[in-house]
Amino acid sequence: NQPLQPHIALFPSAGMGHLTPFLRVAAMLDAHNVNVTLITPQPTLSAAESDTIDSFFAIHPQIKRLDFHVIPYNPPTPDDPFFIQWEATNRSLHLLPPLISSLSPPLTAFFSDFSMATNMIPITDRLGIPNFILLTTSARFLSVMAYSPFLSSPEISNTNMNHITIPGLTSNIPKSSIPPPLLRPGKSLFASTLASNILSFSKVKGILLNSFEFFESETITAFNNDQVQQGFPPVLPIGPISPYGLVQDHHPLPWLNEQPAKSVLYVSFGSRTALSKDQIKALAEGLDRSGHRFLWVLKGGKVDKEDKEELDELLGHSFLERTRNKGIVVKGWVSQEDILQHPAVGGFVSHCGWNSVMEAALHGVPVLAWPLHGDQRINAELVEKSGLGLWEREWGWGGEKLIDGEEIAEKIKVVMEDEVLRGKACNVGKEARRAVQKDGGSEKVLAQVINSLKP
Ligand code: BUP
Repeated sequence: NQPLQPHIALFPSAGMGHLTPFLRVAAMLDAHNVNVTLITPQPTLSAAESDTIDSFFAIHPQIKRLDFHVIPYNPPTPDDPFFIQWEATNRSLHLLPPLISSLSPPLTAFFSDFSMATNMIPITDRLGIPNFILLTTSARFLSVMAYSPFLSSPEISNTNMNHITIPGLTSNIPKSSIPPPLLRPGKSLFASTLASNILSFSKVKGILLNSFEFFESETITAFNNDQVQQGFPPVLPIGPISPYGLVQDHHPLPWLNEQPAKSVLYVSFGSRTALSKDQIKALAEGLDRSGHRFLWVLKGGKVDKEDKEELDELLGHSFLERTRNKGIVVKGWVSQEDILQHPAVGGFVSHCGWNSVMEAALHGVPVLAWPLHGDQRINAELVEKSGLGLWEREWGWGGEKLIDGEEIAEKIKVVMEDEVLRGKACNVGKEARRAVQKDGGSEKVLAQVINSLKP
């Protein structure tokens, strides 16, 4: 007799950085024979999200798809389109109970995005089932989130204090690494979403973390010993959350196949940020000057559907001609997972979105951290501290100042040529893979969570 399996609904928020870990966890649960329903907010903001969702269900027909129609929201003041979509999703949550009421077998748990924690609690309470948050950032940034209600107080925001101290953590958080909207009392949707949800975290059953003990051991322990904040739910490291073998556009791969081992620098600033035009030109010069091969995924706008500029316009024809045999520049979606695990890739210039950091960790690829906003400076610190890569603090938040080509070239050379750095990154990779293999720390945590949810 097979024991009854749980039925878990997963509910991501807008943006590939949020969707990706949910899809991966859905596939992991499915591999553990769990019944999975994936709630897919519609319409998606980016083409990458809708394409990825379609491909995901094509290869996982046993996972149930439940489209959730988001009522459009127009904020009184302009804001980031992805944060507007988070707000719209929250404002539409009254549509969820009727949608899930007829699911069979009945749900035994929800794994939802942190940005809807407060509004999910009454829904899961009414159903009498636990709600877990599947966190899309680092444990260290979670510690900043835990203190976010205090960050805009005059004692912190207006004083010369240059760091904050978080109980249980030996290293302070530099104020310069905290996203500026969290230090300003104001109306940014990012800050208000964090502030309105963090207070509900104490009511969730657990926080599933895309991280692993080796990478963030001190912070995970501090949370679980109730040192960071009394009454915080268990922080459960299940990462690096493994890929699910999605077949995507593989077009840079034939080119990579022809390059020598560890010779190519992969450059990507994630799915939702574009560098300024001047910074794009300076980065192109840096790549050219470094002399290293490169594969650059270039974005010219925040939302892919609106990103219409041609490579020629962004980079100039002469750069593309000059570097024709050295590198390729791609516009559009690539399979980053396939790239990072390709033997030809020897380094990664990354904005340090948390998924990207965990993917680089899993494959032991040295990172040159170039954080742009949000949690990315805190994540960059972890990249540096773990040995996964380098971070040039002086570059500030991306866009704050223009970093010139010469400086960029110098750092690229270090990340591609320093054997000590490569060795350390390789070690991070070994630890990451150990965590997710059978009997590894993260795999055991996931198995325990699943067992605890068996009806
Ligand atoms: Br771009 C790009 N292909 O072309 P992050 C990204 N990705 O597979 P973000 C691709 O999207 P946040 C591409 O591997 C990662 O899993 C990438 O998430 C994948 O950054 C994900 O790294 C991007 O967390 O999100 O999207 O900027 O704002 O949450 O940091």
